[in-house]
Amino acid sequence: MGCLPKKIRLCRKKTSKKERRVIVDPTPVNVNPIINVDPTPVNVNPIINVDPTPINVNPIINVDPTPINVNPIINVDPTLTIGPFQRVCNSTVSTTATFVNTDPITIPVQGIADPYPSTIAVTGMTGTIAKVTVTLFNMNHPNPEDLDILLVGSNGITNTILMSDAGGSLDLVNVTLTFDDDAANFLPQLGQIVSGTFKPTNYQGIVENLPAPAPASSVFVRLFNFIGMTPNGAWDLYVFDDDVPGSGNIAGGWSLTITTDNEVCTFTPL
Ligand SMILES: [Ca+2]
Ligand SMILES: [Ca+2]
Repeated sequence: MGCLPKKIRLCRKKTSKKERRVIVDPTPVNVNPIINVDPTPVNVNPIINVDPTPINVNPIINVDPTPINVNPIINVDPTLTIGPFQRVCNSTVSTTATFVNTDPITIPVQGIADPYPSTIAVTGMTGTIAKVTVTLFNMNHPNPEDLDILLVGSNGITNTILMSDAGGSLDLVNVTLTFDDDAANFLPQLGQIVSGTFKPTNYQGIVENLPAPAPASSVFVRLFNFIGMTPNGAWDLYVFDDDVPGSGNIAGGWSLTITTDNEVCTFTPL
């Protein structure tokens, strides 16, 4: 120190001046302030969570292996005329065929025959029925008036009586009968039946129904009943003896002759 009081003042002044000059704010000035750094690491290269499921950038398109016919083939029936046409049918062609069952039919003293019915299968015919005739071969019976005989068509319903209560009690021996609507005569009611061609004949006086499974008999005793039907299928012959005594047979079985009509048509495109 070493200053006089005067000097002290001076000294003080100097000191004061100096002090004023050097007064320093004791508050530290943090010229290098601490920057509080978040210790949590900042991921400057963040991990991107990638879905491990592969993404198919070129997805597979499921293609139906069934070939698609871009130029489809159309099956064309050359017999068909496509489009409007005029159908003209101005004639028919007839076809006739005969079908036979040669198995004998046995007739008891009274009751249904064996077999009952006897059957013929008609196959392969076209068109519709224009005419039917039936032949019974080698008939034997002492009392033909006992006989009731029914023919049933392939639909199992349409039918006609062929003969019923004809011929009295005059013995049939190896008689062959053909039934045809176009025949000249009926069978005799009481006279001797001989081989030949006759119209279907019923002298019962009422509708003659036979035991089941025969269908109910038509009131019309004629083969015309079958006209217009389709011939193919099973035709049945039911034979029944309606009274005692006398038994017999149809030894040679029977046949069915069918004529069908087939339209002949022309088709003209309009
Ligand atoms: Ca009868
Ligand atoms: Ca009899």
